[in-house]
Amino acid sequence: MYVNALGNQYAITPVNIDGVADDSVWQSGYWHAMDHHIIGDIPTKDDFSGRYKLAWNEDALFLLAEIIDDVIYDRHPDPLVNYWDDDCLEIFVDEDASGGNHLSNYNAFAYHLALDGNVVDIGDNAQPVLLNEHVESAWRRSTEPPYQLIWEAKIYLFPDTFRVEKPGEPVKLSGGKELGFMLAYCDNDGSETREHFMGSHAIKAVNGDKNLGYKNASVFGKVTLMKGGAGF
Ligand SMILES: [Ca+2]
Ligand SMILES: [Ca+2]
Ligand SMILES: [Ca+2]
Ligand SMILES: [Ca+2]
Repeated sequence: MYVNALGNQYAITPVNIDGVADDSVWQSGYWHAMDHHIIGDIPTKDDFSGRYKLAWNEDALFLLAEIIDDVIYDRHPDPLVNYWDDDCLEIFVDEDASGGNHLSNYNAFAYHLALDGNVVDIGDNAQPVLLNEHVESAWRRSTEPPYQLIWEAKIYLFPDTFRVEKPGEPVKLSGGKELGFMLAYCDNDGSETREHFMGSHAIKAVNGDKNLGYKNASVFGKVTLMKGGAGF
């Protein structure tokens, strides 16, 4: 499994989730690519390309994603219907880095972050559920070429004891904690179904299928939360 120990940093000042990357923590740190193919053709750079940074504090994980997508597309107004066929950022997290099946349970999450801010994953009833209280987000599109979307998210890490009817509290984070993490983007520019699905981590195909993150947390990468130290 890919270990990304230096790819995140502690945010001394909380990140302002406004789609503007002027927060102090984003002025340094590592960019990570979203260049691993999962579904569809491999897009050209202007069709889709993306990169991201991670940071954290005691309350949450912070994500800055810089996405280039030539056509922003949101066809399905109902957030629980074919949400993966609209442009969306998919944030995979596994609070205790256990890996394993998470399709119809809360061992891990595959948050589909829609353009309108809705957050959806499959719940323990095997149906899509809205989990908007798990991720706060905002994006803005640059007015200058290549017109990146700057997408910021604050991701609360819920343990596997989470239930919709009894959510409990997100876990408090500390240095040295290990998480499962992966990021992907569903790109559709007007087709019936999504045209590309590109992610941050290489996934080994099973029977030719690399679209495994929504059900199996063992394909996520691992992130160890770092509090200062070399590389920042
Ligand atoms: Ca900001
Ligand atoms: Ca596109
Ligand atoms: Ca887990
Ligand atoms: Ca698109």
